[in-house]
This record gives sequence, structure tokens and C-alpha cells, in this order.
Amino acid sequence: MSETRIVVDPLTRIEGHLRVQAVLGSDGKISDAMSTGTMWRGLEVILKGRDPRDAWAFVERICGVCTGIHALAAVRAVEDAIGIKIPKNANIIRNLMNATLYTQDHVTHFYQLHALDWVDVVSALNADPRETAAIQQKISPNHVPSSAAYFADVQRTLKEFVATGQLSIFKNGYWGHPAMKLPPAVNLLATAHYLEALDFQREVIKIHTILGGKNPHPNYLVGGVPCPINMSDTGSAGNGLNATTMSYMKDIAKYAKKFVEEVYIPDVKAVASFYPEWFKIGGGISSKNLLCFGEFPEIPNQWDNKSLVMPMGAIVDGDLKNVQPVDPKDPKQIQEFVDHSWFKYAGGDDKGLHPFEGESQPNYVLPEGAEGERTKFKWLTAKGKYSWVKAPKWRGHMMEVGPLARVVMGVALGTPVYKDRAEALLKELNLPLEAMFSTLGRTAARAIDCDITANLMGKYVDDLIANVKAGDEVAANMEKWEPSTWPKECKGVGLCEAPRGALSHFCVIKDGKLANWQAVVPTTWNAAPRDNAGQKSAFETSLIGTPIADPKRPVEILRTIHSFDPCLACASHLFDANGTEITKVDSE
Ligand code: NFE
Ligand code: MG
Repeated sequence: MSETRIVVDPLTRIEGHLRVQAVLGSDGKISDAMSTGTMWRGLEVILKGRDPRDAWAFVERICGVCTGIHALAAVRAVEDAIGIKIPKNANIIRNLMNATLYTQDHVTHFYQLHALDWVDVVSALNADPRETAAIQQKISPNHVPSSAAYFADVQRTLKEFVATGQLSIFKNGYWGHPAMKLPPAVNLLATAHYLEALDFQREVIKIHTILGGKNPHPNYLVGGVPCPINMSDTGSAGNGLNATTMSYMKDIAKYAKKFVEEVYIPDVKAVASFYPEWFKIGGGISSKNLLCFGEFPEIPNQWDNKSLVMPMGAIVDGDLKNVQPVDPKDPKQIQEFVDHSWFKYAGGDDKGLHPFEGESQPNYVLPEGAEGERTKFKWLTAKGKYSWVKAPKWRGHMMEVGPLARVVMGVALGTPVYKDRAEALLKELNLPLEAMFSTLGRTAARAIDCDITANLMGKYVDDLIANVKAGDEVAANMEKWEPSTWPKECKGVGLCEAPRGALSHFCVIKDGKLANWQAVVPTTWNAAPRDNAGQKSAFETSLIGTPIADPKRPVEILRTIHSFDPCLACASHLFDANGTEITKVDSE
């Protein structure tokens, strides 16, 4: 029986460095897959011995995509350890910054990172712009621009790109691939919105510059936010919060909500309607194991489902009726394994470590039977270590995290923001809940998420205005700023529900310095290599069973892996540039 090997390395249109290796069976479907994080920087090691109040600025640099979320998890971890309570304004401002991050990140993912798996930009050249205008006016009557002249202009720009042979951002797509199903007019629509989404990003992140000084990597502060509130000031962006900047943020929030409702959501529905089979492919472990840490605490300093807009919980073995409580400090719940990861544990690699006891000692050795050089391997095996990503587990289970997990958790718990939206979308697409456990389920779940966060942006601006108008201008609690006020030894956890899923930072403080720091990140969960028992992760399981139309151009692998919105920079806590080459190796 012949077996075809497929290697996608690096897998691009993600953050960081990911290699995916798959075996294609004689039935044309993927029979095995391996996910490898191919670089490591060791942020956790850099933090040892540092001032805990500085940690946020270091870990924020883990990633420029989910910008700010690691800083948020870090200040929460240190505040939890020391016992610092943040004031109401700080809670609202952090929520507003995070809702802004989500909205920007999800829109960017759909258009800039994922859309080209479904959209054939080159086919848009053959579209009739009048047809595109008619589709635009039908699926989203309020969105402008929507004229035939506008779409003809976009098409002209595209033609110029193609004529010069400089496809720039549209280089290296699988143009003309038989798995591409959108008609030219829809391809032109999506391409126009790809360009509109670039303007959207630039506009929306201005909220970060107002509240956190800049983007990417806005500023955070242990104890609150470093954002001066002064309603008697009249300056514009850069002077912190006053009537001018508040009203500016209100306008941005309105624009964000409008773009999400009138462009992103209709486009997801339109694209999905041409690819119904992708609601049956790519589910992996999502129908079994899902984990959420929750986000958007509406009651300051309270982390439970009474306070959190996005709920917290774990679903195991598909038991939606029994959402289990999550306690990240319980050493029996979260453990990281390194049997298949390029790390070594002082006490032996055969047992998992809770992050408070976590270690990050690198150990780069190729697995048994690997082919190629140490510095340029061609084929990896699961007989040993094969990734810079650790394998975290919750109560012994590999878990999927992210938008799909949040939507299903929300449905299981009856959380209205998720349940109502999910039910309405599934009804409109005429799909059962099980359709969520798929590649397009993940993509649709992200759109539901974004609808929630775009609405939250406006709500948090209003909350902030109301609270400040009521006379509260306090942005930080500095009572425990001085290390002399801290316990000699303490530990803390900072949880977040990041755009890509459950995020946790764990800190151990001794004598005012960091004795240990461990981050367990969304893509660490999803992109993990096999665990100590050989169980496969969300990425690895999601590819199995996928039919591949053309093994030389495995767009199907990109569709499913991109549906997770991978961030390997986060997963292996590294930070570097992407490559562009895609290779395939065949063997008998
Ligand atoms: Ni670098 Fe991140 C998000 C975090 S994911 S993108 O969302 O945390 O692994
Ligand atoms: Mg880690």
C-alpha cells in the first residue's frame, strides 16, 4: 500500500513557526498527523529573579498578535499572589482593552489569515462587479461602499498587482485550486473586504493607544491601569481619559460593531454556504474535551461565572450536561507533559508537572527514526521528542480551547450571549449543534465571539463614562506597590480567556523576586504534541480523516489548522518572523 507524506513547514498565515506533518492513506484521507512548534525563546527562563511588577512588560512580548493579553494575565497573576484588589475603573478599562483586542484580532484572523483558504483572489479578476454589488446589497444592505464602481475599482487594483507579477500579500495562495468553490463575484466581494479589514484594524486599535499608550503592546500596571483620568483636561489621544477621548472611543466602538455586523458576520455566512461539507470535517477532539477559563469580569476582583461574561468550565467526553468546575491551582487539574517535547524535567520526563512546579529546561533531541539533519529534519516520528510545545492536560485529558469551546460552553451553561447567538446562527444555516464540532464550526464560533466583544466595547465605554461622571477618577490601587508590604513567599495565577482560548500565567514570588514563572497558553493546548499516553492534541486529531484533493497543494490542512488561529509564538513563548516556503515530500 502506498503512503503519501505531506509536510507543510512552515505553515504560514499564522503567528510563529508551525510545521504540520501528515500521512495520506490510500483512500486519499489523512490517517495520521503531527504538530511541531519549531522554535523556542524561553521567556519563562528570562523572568527568573526579576521584579514581579516588571513581568507584564516581558511576557507581553511573547506575542504581537494577541497583544496585551499576556500582560493582562501577568498583572492578574501578580495581583493574585500579593492579594491586590483593583479599582472599578481599572476593571472596566482592562475589559475595554481586551474587548478591543478580541474584535480586532478576530476580524484580522478571518480576513488576513483564514479567508484565503476559501477565497480565490485571482478568480475575482473574472467577476462582474455589478453582480458583486448586487450580492453586497443583498447580504448586507446597510454596508457602504457597495456600488459596482467601487468593486470595479478593487478589481482594477488587483489587475495591476497581477500584471506586474507582484502579488505582494496575495502571493503564494492556492489560486485555481479545485477545492475552491466560491463564484468569482463572491471572491471579489471577499477580496474587497480583505482590504477594508486592513483599515478597520488601524482604526479600532486606537482605543489601545488612548488607554494603554500604544499598540501593539499597550502598557499595563500591577494594581490597576497606567491611564490618567482627568475629565477637566481637553487634550486628544495621548493625554489619557477625558471627555474628548471618551467620545472618540465611543465612535470607534460604534464603528467596530457596525463593521462586525455588516461585513464580518455576513461574509462568514456567505463563505460557509458554499462549503457545507466543512461543517463535518476537522472536529478532532472538540466534540469531547473543551476548556474555558472565562473572561470579562463585570464585578472587579471576582472570577466566577456570576461575574464573567464568557464562562469558565470544562467539558469532558462530550458531556455537555455536566460542565465541571475549573481550579487552576489544583495540582491534579493542570499538568504539562514533555515526553514528546524538547524539554527535560529534573525529576524525569515521565510525569507531568503543575505549572507552580513547572520547568523550562530545553532538551533538543530528534525522535527515533527521524529522517534528515539535526538542523533540517525531513520527517519526524512520534517515537520521542518532536516539538517545542509542551503537552498540557486537564485531569488527564487533552483539551481544545478557543472560540468553539467558548460557544459550546456558553450553550451548555445557558449563557445568553452565546446561547442566543449560536442558536440563531445554526437555525439560519439549518445546522445542528454538532456542526459546531468542525473546521467551519470553529470559524463561525469566532464570528459569534466577535459579535459579543464588539457589543462589549460600546458597553464598557458607556460603563466607564458613567463611573467617571459619578466622580470616580481612581485608576489604580497602589497600597501594596512596595515589596516591603508583600508576603515573603507567595504564588498566584492570572487567568484570561484570550482570543485563541484559555490562557494562564503562574508566578511564584520569593523575597520580592520571581522564583518561577510558567505560561500555559491557548495554542499550547491546541497545538500540543502527543502526551505521555500517546493521546493526540486538538490540531493532530482535527486533521485525521480529512480528504485531500491535491497532496501537492494541501489547502485542506490550512483550512483546519487556520480555523484554530494558531499562534506558535505564544505556544512556545517565542517571537520571530515567518518564512514562506511550503514543501511536500513523497515516499512509497
Ligand atoms: Ni500569540 Fe495568544 C491568543 C495568547 S495564543 S496569540 O489569543 O495567549 O496561543
Ligand atoms: Mg509554558
